[in-house]
Amino acid sequence: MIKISRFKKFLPFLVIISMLFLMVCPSPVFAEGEDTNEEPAQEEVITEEEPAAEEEVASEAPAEEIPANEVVIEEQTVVEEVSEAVSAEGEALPKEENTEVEVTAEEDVSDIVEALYEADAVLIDEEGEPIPLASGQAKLILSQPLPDPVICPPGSTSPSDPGCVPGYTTITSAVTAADPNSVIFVEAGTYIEWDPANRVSVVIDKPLTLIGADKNTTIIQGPNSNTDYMMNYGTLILIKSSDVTIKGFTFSGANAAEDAKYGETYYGIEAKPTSGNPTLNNITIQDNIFTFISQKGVQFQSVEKSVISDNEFQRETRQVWYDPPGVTPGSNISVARGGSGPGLWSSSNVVVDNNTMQTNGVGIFEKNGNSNQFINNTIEGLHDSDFSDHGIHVQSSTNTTIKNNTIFGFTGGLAKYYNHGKLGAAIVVYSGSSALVVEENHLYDNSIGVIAQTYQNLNSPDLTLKDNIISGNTADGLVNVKYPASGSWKWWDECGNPLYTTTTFEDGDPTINAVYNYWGCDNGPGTTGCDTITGTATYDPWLIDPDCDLVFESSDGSGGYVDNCPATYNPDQKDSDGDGAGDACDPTPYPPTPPMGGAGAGPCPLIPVIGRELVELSCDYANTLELPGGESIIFYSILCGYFAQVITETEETLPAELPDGVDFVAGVTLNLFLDGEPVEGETQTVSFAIPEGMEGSDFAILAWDADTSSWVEVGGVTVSDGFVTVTVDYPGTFVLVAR
Ligand SMILES: [Ca+2]
Ligand SMILES: [Ca+2]
Ligand SMILES: [Ca+2]
Repeated sequence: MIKISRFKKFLPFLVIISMLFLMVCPSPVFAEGEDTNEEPAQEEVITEEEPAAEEEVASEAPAEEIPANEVVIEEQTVVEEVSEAVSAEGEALPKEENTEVEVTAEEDVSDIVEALYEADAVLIDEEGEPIPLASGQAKLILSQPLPDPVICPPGSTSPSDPGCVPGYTTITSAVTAADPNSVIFVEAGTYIEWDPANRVSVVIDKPLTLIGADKNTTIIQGPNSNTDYMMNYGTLILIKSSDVTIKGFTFSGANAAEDAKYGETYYGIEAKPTSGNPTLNNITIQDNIFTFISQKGVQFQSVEKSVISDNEFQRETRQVWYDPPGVTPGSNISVARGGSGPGLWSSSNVVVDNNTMQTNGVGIFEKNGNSNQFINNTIEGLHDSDFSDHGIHVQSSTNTTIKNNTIFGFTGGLAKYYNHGKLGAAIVVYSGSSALVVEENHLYDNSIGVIAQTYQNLNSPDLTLKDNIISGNTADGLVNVKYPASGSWKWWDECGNPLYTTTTFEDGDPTINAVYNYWGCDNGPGTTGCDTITGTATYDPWLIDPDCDLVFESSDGSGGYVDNCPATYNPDQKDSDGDGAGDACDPTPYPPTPPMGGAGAGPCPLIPVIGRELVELSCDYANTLELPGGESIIFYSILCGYFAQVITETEETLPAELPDGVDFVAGVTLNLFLDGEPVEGETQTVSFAIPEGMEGSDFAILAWDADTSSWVEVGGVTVSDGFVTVTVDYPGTFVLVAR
């Protein structure tokens, strides 16, 4: 028992330690059958390292620094030993032993060393040279803190938070020991905790949060398939409680390195209630990777109010045992497998958000669901393969929202190997479903975009399609059909021709509401370049896009769809003056001359200036320059390439004394430059804020005429809204005076 536990403990530890060692000495890796009689090396150097520094190095060392094949060798070598040992023993360690962290390093190491000797294994460095097990170097490696799960109090955000307890050898032992609502931080490593009797790795039966250190290197892995043929009916994490969060792991249903004959684990995460707990809720599955999973990355049964978000469901190509019709029975062939995303059974109010799936099966599966939302997901099929099914499957469910997903590459559709034919579709909705909304999705490069199917005496699915882009789907964009009278599920003949086009439709079938979708061309479904519709559907008006900027208009001019430049490619729809005509086609794209009224009323953007600095004027907008005292210069045209300088004047800084009979109130000087040269002749408005207490005074604005060296009163001054304003077509010095 002890040997096994230390071995298990050692397992995740090796990967980390090898990373650590890269920083201080050649990386150790495992190899079998080598002699270990060399002398200790580098003992002094290594043992001088401070523990704190070592830990820091270990946690920061990126996995990429270890050549992938070396990591694989370590894992595989040890995994096989552990799997056999666990299968033979088949029980978890007593809790006390797992939590006992005061065991001395020497005792710990001697157990491990003994186990390694028995396993005929040896540590080697990255040069392939053995590290003697009896050496100080080996002891140091083997006595490092173990990368094990750490149990922390509820609400903890780090494994180093106060109250955290390290030292658990496995995730299972940590889950067993943890109080409800604890947070378990799991350090990087590969955790193989397969219980062959129950075909599960980890069971969570209380509210808990599990957080992996790094989703790429914190791996919960199924057994070596050759050691347990029934693994493909198993689950890596089984959730039997509400209020569970799982973040930051890779769920690998099999060892990625082995040439597996039997496939992968069935589910990555499975949540299902127990008899005394008929529904589960508040389960969050976030930011994980699922790979080598044969059925569903995440399987929910009777789960409510939960979230599956930001996960990657990966497909892989590998050797599997396979015997479909048409293939020699019992063939061991190379196929793409896995990648199926969430499966929801009798679940409600589950949000599946922002996941990516590359699948050879079904991306998202829903049956007997209520008010589930599938949003912002990217789901890719296998393209030209026989094995793609469909992106989203909805069956006997109500109030499903399918929104803003991108679904492509489901072009199975060849019946060759299947009695029932094969279907490649982005979205499949079966009869018995109601109140489905499918909107703002992009469905392309599939056999069928959306297929609604009716059979037996059930009603057609009741769904609304709106604002979708459905284009480039080879058979149909939308299909609404009844099953053939034979009841066959076969929709394709063996040449891949659709059979459903000859189906007799049932009178009174609900018509699918499919107005305001884009079908790939401007002339509507069925015309050249557009996807087709088979069966009953209302699709007029549709959306059009003559300028191909993917900003749409309604084909009948209604419906609130407006490309603000319908004939000009302008995907950004920029409209500087907000008049509804985009800049790309607006003859006067910038704001019109505002009513006189001084600062704040001018065109934007308003540029605050402190005075004297050179300000480059915008090439996109007219500008207003405003001084701290409220004086401003408003330009009404775009002065691209111009620089402006505004200077606050006082009575003392004026070029000459003011005429008799007027009192100085405020003054500014405007200089304009183009290519470094002063320019004149541009139109601008000079605006002065009226100082407090001077409202109602008799104001005038004087301009300095350099030619005659005299002050000239400027005509056309307006006084309004607290500003005195005048428009001129020359720069220079302007003074607000009161008479
Ligand atoms: Ca357009
Ligand atoms: Ca446009
Ligand atoms: Ca405009």
